[in-house]
Amino acid sequence: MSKTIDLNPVTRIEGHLAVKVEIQDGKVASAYVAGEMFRGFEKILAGRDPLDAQHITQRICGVCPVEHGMASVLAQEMAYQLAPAPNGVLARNLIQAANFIMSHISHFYLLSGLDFVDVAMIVDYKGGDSALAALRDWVKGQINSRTVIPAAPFLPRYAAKYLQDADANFSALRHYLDALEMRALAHRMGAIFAGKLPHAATLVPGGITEKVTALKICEYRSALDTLREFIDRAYLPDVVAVAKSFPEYFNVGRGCGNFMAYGAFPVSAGSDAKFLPSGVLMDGKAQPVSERAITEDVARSLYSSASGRRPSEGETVADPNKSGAYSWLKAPRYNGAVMEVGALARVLVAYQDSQNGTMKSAVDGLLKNLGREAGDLNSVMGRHAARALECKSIADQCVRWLDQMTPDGATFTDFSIPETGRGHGLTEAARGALGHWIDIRDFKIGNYQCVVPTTWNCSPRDDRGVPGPMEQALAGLAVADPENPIEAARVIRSFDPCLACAVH
Ligand code: NFE
Ligand code: MG
Repeated sequence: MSKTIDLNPVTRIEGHLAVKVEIQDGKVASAYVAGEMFRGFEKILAGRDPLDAQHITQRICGVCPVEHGMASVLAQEMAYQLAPAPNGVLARNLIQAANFIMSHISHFYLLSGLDFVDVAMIVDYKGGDSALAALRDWVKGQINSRTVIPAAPFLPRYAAKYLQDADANFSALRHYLDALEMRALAHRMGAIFAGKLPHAATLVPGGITEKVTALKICEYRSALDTLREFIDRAYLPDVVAVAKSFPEYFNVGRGCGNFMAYGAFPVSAGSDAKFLPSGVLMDGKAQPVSERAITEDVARSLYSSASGRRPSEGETVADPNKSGAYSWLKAPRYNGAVMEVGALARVLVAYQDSQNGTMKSAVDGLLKNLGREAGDLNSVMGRHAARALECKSIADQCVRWLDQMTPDGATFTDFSIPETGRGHGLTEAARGALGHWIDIRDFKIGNYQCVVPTTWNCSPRDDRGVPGPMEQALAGLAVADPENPIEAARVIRSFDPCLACAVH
C-alpha cells in the first residue's frame, strides 16, 4: 500500500516549506523537500552601494537577521582589507550570541516543544500557578467553542503520544510561557549594542556604530544573568526530560552523516580562533573547511543559471517553469557531497576537536545522564540536545567577552570602499553555516550571493540525483498513522527549517 502525504505548511515559523513523503508499507520510501517561493534578495542587491548590503540582507529573515548582517560585514571587511576594532568585535559577538540564545530557546519551546509536550493536558491543571491557570481557562474556551484546540500557536496538533507525566508537562508548559519573555529579553539584551532587534542597526564593516560604556556592559550582564538562570533551570532540564521520555528519537531522523561548520565568534578581539570551531566531518573523518569546495547545483531547482558554480561566480536566474525542478532552493554541496549544518554539526565538530575540552565534557556528561552513545546524536533528539548544550556554552562565554570590553574604547575602524574588490563572509547562524559573497565593481555591488543554513539542510536533489540532508533524514522513517504523521513532523522540525532564509 502506498500513500503520499503533503506536509504543508509544516513549520510553526512561516509557510514556504512543503514536504512530500511517499509512504510504502508504513515507511517513508522517498521524500521531496521544496521551498515554494522566490524572493530575489541576490538580484535586489546588484547595482547598490555595498554598505546597503548588511541592512538589506538582514531583511532576509526576522529570526537570524544578525547573522546575515554579520556575514555581510565579514565579506565586506575581506573586500576592503579591513580589520575591525576590538570593542566592535566583542560587541558583535555579544549581539550574535543574544540572537543564538533567543533562537535556541524559541526553537525548543515555541517551534518544536509542542510536538512532545501535551498542551491539551492543561485542561486538567488544578495547581496554583496563575499563568498556567490563565492558559487552562483560555484553552478551555477554545475547546468549548470548537471541540478541539484549533488556535495558533498550538497547531498543528496530532493524535499521538505526547509527554505522559503531568508534572513534567505542566512545568514545560510554564516554561513555554516563560520562553516568550526570555526571547524578548534576549532581543533587548542584544539591542544594547545592536541599537534595535530584530534587524540590528549598528553593524558596519569595521565594527559597530554603537558606543561601549560601563552602563551598557552592566545592562547586558544583568539580562544575561536572567537568561543563564533560565537555561540552567528550565531549558536543559526540559530537553533532558523530553529526551528520557522519547528515547526512540535518538534512533529517528538520522541524517546524511556529513557535517560542516564554518565556525563563529572570535574567542577574543584580534584572534583567529573561533569559540565555535570550524570543520568538516566527512565519512566520519575531520578536515578543515575550504571555501573553494562550496558549490551550488540547480538541476532540480527552479533556476536556469549555470549549475555547480562556486558562489563567488554564482548566478541567480529564476525559471519558474523549469521542467523536472521542484524547489526554489539551490542545492549546496561541499566537494560534491551533501552536508548537514547546524548546532549538531557544530557540537560534533567541537566534540572531535581535542582542543575543545569544555564541549567534550558537556556532551559526555549529557550522554552519560541519558545513557546514550555519541553515535546516537545524529538524530532528532541529538539536534535538540546539541542546541541546548550550545545555548548554555555561548551564554556562559558571553561573561568573558563582557570582561574583555574596554568602556569608551573605539568600536569602529574607518575605511573607504574600493573601486573593485571581492570577499566572502563565513559565519554561523543558529540553524547552521551561513556564507555571503560580494563582488564589488565600480564602487557598487556587481554580484552578491548567499548560501544559507536551511538551503544546505533542505536542499533538493543535486545534479547527480542525490537527495538533500532532510530528504535523507526522512527516508526509511516509520510512520504509524499516515493521517497523523507526527514522526515526519518531528524529524523536519528538528532541523528548525527557515524557508524564508533558504529561498532568500
Ligand atoms: Ni531565517 Fe537563518 C538561521 C540563516 S536559516 S533563520 O539560522 O542564515 O537558513
Ligand atoms: Mg543564494
